[in-house]
Amino acid sequence: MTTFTATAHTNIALIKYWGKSAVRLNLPATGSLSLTLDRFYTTTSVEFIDSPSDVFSLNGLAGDAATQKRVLEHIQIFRDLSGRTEKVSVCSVNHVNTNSGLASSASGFAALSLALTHAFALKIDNTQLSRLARQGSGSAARSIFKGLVLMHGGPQATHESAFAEPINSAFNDTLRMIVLECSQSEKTIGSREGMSTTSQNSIFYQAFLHNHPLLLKHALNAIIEKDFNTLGQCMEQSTMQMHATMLGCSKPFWYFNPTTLLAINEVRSLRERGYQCYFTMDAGPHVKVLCQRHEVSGIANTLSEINGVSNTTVCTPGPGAFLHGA
Ligand code: 2P0
Repeated sequence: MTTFTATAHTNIALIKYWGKSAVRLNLPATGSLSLTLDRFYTTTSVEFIDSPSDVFSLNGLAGDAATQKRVLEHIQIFRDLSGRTEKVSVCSVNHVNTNSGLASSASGFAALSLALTHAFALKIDNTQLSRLARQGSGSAARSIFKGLVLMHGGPQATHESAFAEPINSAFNDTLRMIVLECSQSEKTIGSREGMSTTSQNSIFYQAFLHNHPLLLKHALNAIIEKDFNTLGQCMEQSTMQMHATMLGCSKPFWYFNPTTLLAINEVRSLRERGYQCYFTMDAGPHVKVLCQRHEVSGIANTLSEINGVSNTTVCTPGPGAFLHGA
């Protein structure tokens, strides 16, 4: 029995995707900019089985019904494209905290998409692979590629136009991201639910959408200019604008906890002491700190001392998704 195994790494958005312009094709309402990380990843194996239905396990367990449904629908996309009918067994292992805001759906759907592409013998390039990964999870489109990645999106996005592409930059060698785990419990509001609620009823959401293209443009320009501080400032603005949309809902919600705020303050205090470092948060309480290779040790040592930070992981830009044994 042939097994098709793929690994994809998580990515963290410097400029955030938050909200969809179309739910059915999972089209992002904004473009985004991310960094793929070397330390967190998902490995997924696909093999054909003689069974009336597909089978999926995550970390050896069946998982919740919503995840099962999402994965089985994703498998069907690839089967339909191939014109084949066989069922598959999918075993996925996350080397990242599932549902904790450390972007496991990004690595998960990217690894799944690559393994399915090879299992169903689809002849597609990485651009098309990123479009298909996006249908599983918006952030997964970015995890197809290494290092800095640009994802196209916006109010007019279509299936064709909403794909990711790698950015060639010297920053792919010098950037570092320090991941501070600020909680060990699972998040209460998933990002899909969070972005749906926000886009439907936050009084700040239109302002977020309006400002976003300019922020993305400035960040991309900072990469071209090798201007780390401007890139970091754009990153902080993007995360704070995204989190502000949640406070503008009729039933406000937030992902921060007290440790999140301690970490933000410590990053700002490090900056006052001359270090170049900037924070970002996603749909969870963890804080990710962008800095450069030459300062990473001093910054990580200080941040690891924060009360409530249970784990500090120093990441370098990680590889794109790959097939094992290829
Ligand atoms: C991002 N996030 O750009 C943003 C910032 C979280 C906060 O993309 O519904 O799991 O599967 O497309 O990709 C997380 O949302 O959402 C995410 P779906 P996804 O990284």
